[in-house]
Amino acid sequence: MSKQLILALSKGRILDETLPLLADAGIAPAENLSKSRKLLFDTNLPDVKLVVIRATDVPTYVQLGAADLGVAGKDVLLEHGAEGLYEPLDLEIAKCKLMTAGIDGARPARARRRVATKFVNVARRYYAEQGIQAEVIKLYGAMELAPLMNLADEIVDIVDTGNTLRANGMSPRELIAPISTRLVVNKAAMTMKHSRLKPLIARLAEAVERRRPRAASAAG
Ligand code: PRT
Ligand code: MG
Repeated sequence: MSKQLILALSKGRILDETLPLLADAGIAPAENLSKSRKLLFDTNLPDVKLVVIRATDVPTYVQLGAADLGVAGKDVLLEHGAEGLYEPLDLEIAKCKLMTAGIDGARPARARRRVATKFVNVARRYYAEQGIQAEVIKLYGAMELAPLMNLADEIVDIVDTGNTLRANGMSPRELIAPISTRLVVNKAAMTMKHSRLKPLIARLAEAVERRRPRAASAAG
């Protein structure tokens, strides 16, 4: 195994919240990530490199050891599965909820509910646990459109403010899981590179802790 630690970051909205957290933990890319077309970056720490990849690819890179650790949404981790991964830290960023949703007031018409989602594994597991017969249809985007077009009775999607659902005449139904961004570590690396991973994880944990709003003091 290489001496370096490779940290895989999720592109997109998670990256926007990850970089300030890394900065708080004293980890800074050697150049501006958003101004570069590169994918692999040095940092201020001589033994840490960053890769910036699709959020859905992060668990794969870490599981197979191409990256030692990674930053990924819990939704992506639930969908991918946890094999070969440790999840030592909740980074408490990019919080949202995985929910079922449907057209306001509409009752599922079919005996076997049709569900459109990009989270097919999560959805299959959820409906099975609920004892609900469901036909899960894989979509890659714009899940809100599926019930409006009568492609599905219900969707499983990420909800934050609920504005996207409301704008399409839909509302959230059941909570499947609260979501936030997690640090994941390759299981073999956790053993083989423990002495270098441990202080890095500790730095991140301290940065998360420092950001937490202090609990209101008992004295009021
Ligand atoms: O966009 P693309 O499909 O290419 O990639 P992506 O959607 O996987 O990446 P990106 O950058 O959108 O980031 C997704 C990750 O951010 C998710 O895996 C979550 O862990 C996290 N996250 C946090 C969110 C949201 N909040 C969020 N609001 N991901 C998506 N949304 C979307 C949601 O899909 C829906 O369309 O925002 C809309 C809902 O927001 P409200 O506020 O209207 O309810
Ligand atoms: Mg998106």
